[in-house]
Amino acid sequence: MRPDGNSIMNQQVTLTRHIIESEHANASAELGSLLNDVATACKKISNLVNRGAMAGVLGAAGSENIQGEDQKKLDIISNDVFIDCLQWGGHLAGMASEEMDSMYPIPENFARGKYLITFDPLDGSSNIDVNGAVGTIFSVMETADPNPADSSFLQPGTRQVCAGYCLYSSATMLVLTTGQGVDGFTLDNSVGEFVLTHPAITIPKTTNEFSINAAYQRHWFSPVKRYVDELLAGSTGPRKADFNMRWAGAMVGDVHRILSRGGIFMYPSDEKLAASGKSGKLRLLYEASPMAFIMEQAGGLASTGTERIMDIMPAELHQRVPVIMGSTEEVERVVSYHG
Ligand code: AHM
Ligand code: MG
Repeated sequence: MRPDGNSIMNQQVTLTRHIIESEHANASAELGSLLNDVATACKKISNLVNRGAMAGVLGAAGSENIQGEDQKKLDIISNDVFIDCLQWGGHLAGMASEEMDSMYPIPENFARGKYLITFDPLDGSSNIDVNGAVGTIFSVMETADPNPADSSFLQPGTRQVCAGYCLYSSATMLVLTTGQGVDGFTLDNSVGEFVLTHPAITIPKTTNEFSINAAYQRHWFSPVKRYVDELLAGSTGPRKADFNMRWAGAMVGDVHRILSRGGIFMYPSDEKLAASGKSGKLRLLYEASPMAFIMEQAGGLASTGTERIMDIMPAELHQRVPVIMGSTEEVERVVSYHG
């Protein structure tokens, strides 16, 4: 062992060590411990996703969530994994997720803490049966109420103390922020630890990549249509450059790619969504808001087109919002087209 306490062999910084040592120490011991429980939940979900059919977890559950979406078996199992891993730690007062109609209070037999967590346990779950990328998204905020209700979760994104996502793809990666930048950790399956592999992630300011489901093109409102038309016009159009498009169908995968390579991710509102009374598809409290926190901490922007996502005061637990996030210059351009 060297005098600084580091061995010659082990240069890897684990998530636990990083939380304790780095500026994430801004994260209290309580938050650090909660993050470790989140990491455990993500490892368990990663294992289930990796084993897929062998674990008997693929396919539909035969039920719908409160938003009328078909649930996959793994949606429900992942939700249970999160509750199992987090409810007894003494750090939380309540939990809310995409898969639960209303909030889940911490049972009386467990200690309660000052934090609330919202999560999408398995985002992009329609990718599961085709072995595509999926993820988990989470957001942590505080509450003064030891007996929280749904209304306790209605806080703007600026009140988040931590947000992160776990991407289950060719590698499992946990990316998180506690408001001091963004760090990425890769799961080392040989030892079962998340290891710091992508410290201080920043998003490139400019790019030639965009991500939007073009199947909805005929429904888009004019600012989004104009923006995408200009990208598609390529080097002979107003942007005088060729652009590339990717759509994984899982927000975690698409946003992770944009965060890594730069670009713009959009799930805007459109005429069809508006006609059915929805202002977007993605949910504010456990999809848009945590991803917006990460994006801003990485030097990017996140907007609805007319409003900073982090500033939205939620009106309901499962509220939907339009999402436009990524490299600063691109998001600013789309926002300017919204006038
Ligand atoms: P989910 O949380 O039910 O999986 O839905 C959210 C997902 C996002 O991950 C993704 O960006 C979007 O839905 C894809 O929607 P679409 O199938 O309309 O392209
Ligand atoms: Mg989702």
